[in-house]
Amino acid sequence: MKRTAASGTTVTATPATVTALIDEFAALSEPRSGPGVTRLAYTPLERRAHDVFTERMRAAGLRVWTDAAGNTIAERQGTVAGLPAIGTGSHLDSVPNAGTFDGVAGVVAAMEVARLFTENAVTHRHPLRFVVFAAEEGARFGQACTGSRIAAGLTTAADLDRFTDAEGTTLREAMRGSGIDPDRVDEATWMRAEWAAFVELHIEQGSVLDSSGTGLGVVDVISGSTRFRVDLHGRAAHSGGTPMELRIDALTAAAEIVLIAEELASDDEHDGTRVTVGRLDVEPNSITTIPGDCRLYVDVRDVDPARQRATADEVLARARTVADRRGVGFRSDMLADASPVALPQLVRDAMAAACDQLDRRYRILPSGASHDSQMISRVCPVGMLFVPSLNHGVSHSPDELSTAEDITSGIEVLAATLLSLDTGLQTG
Ligand code: HGY
Ligand code: MN
Ligand code: MN
Repeated sequence: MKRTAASGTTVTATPATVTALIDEFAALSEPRSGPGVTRLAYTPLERRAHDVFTERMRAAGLRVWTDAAGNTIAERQGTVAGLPAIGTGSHLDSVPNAGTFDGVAGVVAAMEVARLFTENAVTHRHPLRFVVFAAEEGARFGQACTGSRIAAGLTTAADLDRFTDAEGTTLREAMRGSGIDPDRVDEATWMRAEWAAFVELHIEQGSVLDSSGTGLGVVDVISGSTRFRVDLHGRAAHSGGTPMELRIDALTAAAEIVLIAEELASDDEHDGTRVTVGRLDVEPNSITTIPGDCRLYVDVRDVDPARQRATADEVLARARTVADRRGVGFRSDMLADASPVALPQLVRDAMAAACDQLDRRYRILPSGASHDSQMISRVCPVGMLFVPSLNHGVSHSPDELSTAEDITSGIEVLAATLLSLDTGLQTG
């Protein structure tokens, strides 16, 4: 442990410990689910990952509880009674066939800060809370950040039947199936008075840091996302007996819509907009039948809220035009909508001070991905600290790669940031 003039204590993390924890979480993947890690939202496997966190935090002497949303929180007491908490953490659920770092890096960072503070008897005025949010990924139910949305009061018990997965399981049923009581979910709302700030360490999931040789990123804005589903109803028919001019093919209509969306997001007015159709359901999905029905899942991301919604509206309008011209039935449903969030200077400054204190290079950058901190920004000031994603920034893929050394450096800056906020926040 090194003592520095700037804000007193710094701690030294070790890459080997980081790697061991990341590998321990990576082993918790659905059997026979293919490459990478599959640990979906509100599954027993996600709960087992939370159990690993709980066991380690209890071993470090922290009080640990799981709230009615399935978020797990460990608390380390501060020296001044009655102060609101400073938090850090991320998520442990994944998309299907994910890498091993998305969310896990931030949870491992929180665990290491808690362990190092305990081992080095580091004191802080505010209570520190180390958090694992449930169900951050929208892959299963369409809506991202469900655990942190519940904490922020953005999702309530009334919403739990609105979302279903590909098998028709509702969010409510999945919560119950993973041992969470959905009827109590509204008890999990975080009280603003209890929270002073929240900082999340996360992999960049982009290539800015790696391509610029910068080891750390301080996020200035988190992209928003508008997600919706489009249902196209044509006519299933024999692929051999039906002449081309007599077809009402739902899949060729979908294909035209996907390319229109790509073209729209790629023009000069949309620099910063990203539109993806990442999931396409085809019925009856048979080689000798013209597709009668198609369901597209569209994800529109942007750092500009007005452009984000306008782009979503434009994609929907053009999709309806394609459907009408092709005589295909059209229906759309909104799945989820989150605004971009500009992160407060207060927390960014604490991060920058921590980087300077430890003589670490960093750069300011936006986040293309959504994050739990985006939702928690409704409760208290938040910040995000990025570590580089290698392999051209690929994520949501088994090729996702970050180094234990970069994560270790991030942990040390995270620890210094929390202590800087602890001394700098005027909370009493
Ligand atoms: O989809 C996202 O942006 C995040 O990984 N949940
Ligand atoms: Mn994530
Ligand atoms: Mn993700």
